[in-house]
Amino acid sequence: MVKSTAIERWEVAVIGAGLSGMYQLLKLRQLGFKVRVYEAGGDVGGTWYWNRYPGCRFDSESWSYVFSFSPEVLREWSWAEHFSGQPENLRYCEFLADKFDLRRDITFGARARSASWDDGAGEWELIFEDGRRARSRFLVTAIGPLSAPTMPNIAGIGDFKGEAYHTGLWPHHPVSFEGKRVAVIGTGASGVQLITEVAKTVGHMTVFQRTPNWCTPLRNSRISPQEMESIRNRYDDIFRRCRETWGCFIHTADHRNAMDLSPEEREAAFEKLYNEPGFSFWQGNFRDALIDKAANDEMTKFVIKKIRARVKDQRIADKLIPTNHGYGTRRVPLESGYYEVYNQPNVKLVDLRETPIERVTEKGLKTSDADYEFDMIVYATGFDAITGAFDRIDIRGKGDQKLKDKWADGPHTYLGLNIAGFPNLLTLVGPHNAATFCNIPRCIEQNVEFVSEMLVHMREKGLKRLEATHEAEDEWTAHVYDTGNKLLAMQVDSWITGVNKNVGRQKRTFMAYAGGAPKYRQKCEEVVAHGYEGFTLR
Ligand code: N01
Repeated sequence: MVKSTAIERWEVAVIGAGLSGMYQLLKLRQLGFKVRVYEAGGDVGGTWYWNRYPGCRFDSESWSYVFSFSPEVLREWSWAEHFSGQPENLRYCEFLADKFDLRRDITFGARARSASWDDGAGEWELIFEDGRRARSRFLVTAIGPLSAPTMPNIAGIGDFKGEAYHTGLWPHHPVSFEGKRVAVIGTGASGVQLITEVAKTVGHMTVFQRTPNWCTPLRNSRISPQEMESIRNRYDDIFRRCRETWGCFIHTADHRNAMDLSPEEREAAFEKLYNEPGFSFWQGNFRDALIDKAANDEMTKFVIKKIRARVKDQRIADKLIPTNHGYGTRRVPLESGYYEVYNQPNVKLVDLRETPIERVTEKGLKTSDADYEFDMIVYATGFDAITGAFDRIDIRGKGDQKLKDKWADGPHTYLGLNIAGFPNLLTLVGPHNAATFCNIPRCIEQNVEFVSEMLVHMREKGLKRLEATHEAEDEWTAHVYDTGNKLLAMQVDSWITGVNKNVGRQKRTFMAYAGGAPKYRQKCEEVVAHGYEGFTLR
């Protein structure tokens, strides 16, 4: 239905009511701005609203993921598990929306189609899929780094007559796997979580794997009321520790170099970390483990032994062990019994490097060597990451320049928060921001507070327009590349390096700031201290 074309007017329009949009709304409302949030979904929650697939849960510790801005919320909200599942995570978002009465300033079911800068009026104009229009002086995108799901570019996708779901667009109705023949395509973090859960009830499952990933144990457990009380008393310490680490996770990197230790000492350290929960093994490992090839090789060899010990058939283990990248150089999926799934007689692993999928058929999938029949196909094929959600909105800045064109060879931004040529556009957790590698609510809080303070500063000084200078943008973009170059992860194809063959992006680029959240925060603080250095404010 096309909505009335009467234009809604706001000081600030925010796109997206996930965690970043929700906090941005609350903050700006408290500061007295006339603000409206537009959200494509039917309710708040973003990631936790859309990704309802079985097995979906945090891989950050729940109590380190929680927002820190409200002592009252911290007092009232209790986590039941150390790594909370999607239903509870969505309830947390709903709890925040209820508590702060956020929904009254959110329009749901509003998917932005275009956003154009009107230089004469000094305003953004938003047009939504349903024809609704809005104008605002400032536009804040809170659209998340992983919110544009992509289907595989396989012929015949529409031909399949059975049930078909994408993990990132999971239906709201219950889905049963009992007695069904289920295909899963994709073995990233979503696929690994889903496969492990579906294996518990499925009739028969066939996993189609193109690139294996290195997975290490999540080691989730329940939180008793007493333990929750103790966590509550330690929140200040938890947030302080998170502030000090590279990715704002609770795990502090070992200050030693792996290669300075004897093989026995290294092995003992790896074993200890492997037995700890969450990203301990990845984020708490030796400081050189993700930047020095020799150290990374040692870490990788350790995980290979673990996989081999857990998978009974060594020919299957061979297929599950990555050969084109070292441990931790792609986003690590955390698992709870993933490798053991392949010991089940009703689970088959198809290696697409040996037998690629040729097409989807009415009854299932055809690979180069077989025709498979299924009742259901699950696409765990990921997202057009980081820039994809921007590309899906026709964003035009000064002189009608398309953001998609400007970013054709990779993003160019200032602090991952603004783009030269796109005045008054603020991109929360955007490309080249530290938030991509971050325990995201920690970085969302920093981003939202930076943006809010900047808008207050402008209001107090009677300023109406902000824009990064081309020099500041070039300098920040070069810095993002320099820092990225040091990471082994930047030598590997993954969503982190912007490679997504489903949308035709083959070339690696630097999508995220790899210098770490503390350095990023320091840079932002310096920018403020120097009167918003790098921005032109008028
Ligand atoms: O997506 P992915 P994801 N034919 O891109 C395969 C976060 N997250 O949704 O690697 C066959 O990682 C693709 O194969 P390849 C987390 O940051 C967090 O799993 O391209 N296969 C890959 O195996 C994560 O990293 C949680 O060769 C195709 C898979 O699909 C990010 O979201 C949970 C294909 C996609 O993996 C993305 O994870 C889940 C094709 N045409 C996700 N196209 C938490 O725990 C793609 N694939 C918080």
